[in-house]
Amino acid sequence: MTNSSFHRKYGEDTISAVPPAPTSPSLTSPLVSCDIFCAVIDNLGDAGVCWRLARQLAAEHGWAVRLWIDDPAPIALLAPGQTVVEVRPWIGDFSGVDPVSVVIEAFACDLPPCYLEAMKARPPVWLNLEYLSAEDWVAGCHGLPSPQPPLEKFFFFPGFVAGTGGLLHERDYAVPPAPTFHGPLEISLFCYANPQLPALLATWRDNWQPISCHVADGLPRRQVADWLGAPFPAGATATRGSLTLRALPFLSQTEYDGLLGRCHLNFVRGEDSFVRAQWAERPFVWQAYPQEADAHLLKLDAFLNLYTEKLGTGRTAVRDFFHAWNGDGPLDWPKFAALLPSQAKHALGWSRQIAAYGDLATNLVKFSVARL
Ligand code: TRH
Repeated sequence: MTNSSFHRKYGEDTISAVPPAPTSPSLTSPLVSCDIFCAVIDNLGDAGVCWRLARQLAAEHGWAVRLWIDDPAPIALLAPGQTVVEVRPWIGDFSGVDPVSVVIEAFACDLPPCYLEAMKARPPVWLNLEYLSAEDWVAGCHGLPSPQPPLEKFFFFPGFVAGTGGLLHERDYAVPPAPTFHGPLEISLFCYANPQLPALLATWRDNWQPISCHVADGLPRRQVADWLGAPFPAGATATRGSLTLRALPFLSQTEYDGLLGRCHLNFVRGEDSFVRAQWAERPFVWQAYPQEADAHLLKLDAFLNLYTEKLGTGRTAVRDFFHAWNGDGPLDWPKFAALLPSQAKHALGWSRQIAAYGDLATNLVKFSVARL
């Protein structure tokens, strides 16, 4: 999304000048009450991102968080039995629901009209949490106010660079020890429908080195079953030549994070698993959320420009493989696989680089407390 489309998208919001730099807030903020609104569009990322943020605000910053979500089912899958956050079904007209001091509207989901009206009596800090993008206009738009008299909404953009809101990253997240390179190449597979997958599986079947592929529940598992021409239920294992495929059930978010750390290479998608693969400090391949007219390739290139900048000789091969995995060009697995050791080294430096700007939850707390 270019700057102009940013304004097109928010055209109804007039964007005024950059707000004055906030005074340095204290992080030991008084107990802050926060409502996060999440509308599940499709897949798991809306719920996945909102859940991670809600949990961090509650567990690390002591905020009282209510997560209002129109489809609570994914939360029970992502975080079975959790009690840290009050998850409330987003139903009804919200009359009688008192607004709180910080309201987070995830991915421009539009707040319930009755709730928005009630906000006017005691204007909260109102943030619009945006989708993650590496595009260069994001830093210039992060934190901008959008007056909605008598209220004011602020755009909060996650990002990989200074001047953005940073990335979700738990304080207690510990990078797992790198897996040894003895035995099979361990690969996790989490993707959208991908026409390149059958050819990749065939290449892995004929690979010189054994490959153990952990196939995520849902679309990945269904595509592998089609390739096998046989049922592939959770828990099943199937071997074809050098390739052993292992069908996973849906894992909790924490278990999924653990899987990424146990593998030598992770195929991830969308937003949250994409970020988690970077914290896992392993080589990864990202399938961007498919968009009309290949707009996702813009986001892909914006990320690759940042990510491959210090990758040295392997830069072109890695870019080409990411593009091919996103439907743009032929997959060259041998060339990409030969670069895994140098990508593994690069992944360490990259995670430190993107951690340098603070984590998203802490940056959001600072931004909000300075405006409470
Ligand atoms: O599921 P996604 O494709 O979600 C997408 C993206 O977020 C996209 O940006 C957004 O526009 C669209 O939703 C509406 O991919 P993502 O973002 O990786 O979210 C998946 C979540 O599911 C993530 O938190 C990891 C989690 N997960 C598990 O907890 N267990 C599992 O077994 C798997 C496979 C994923």
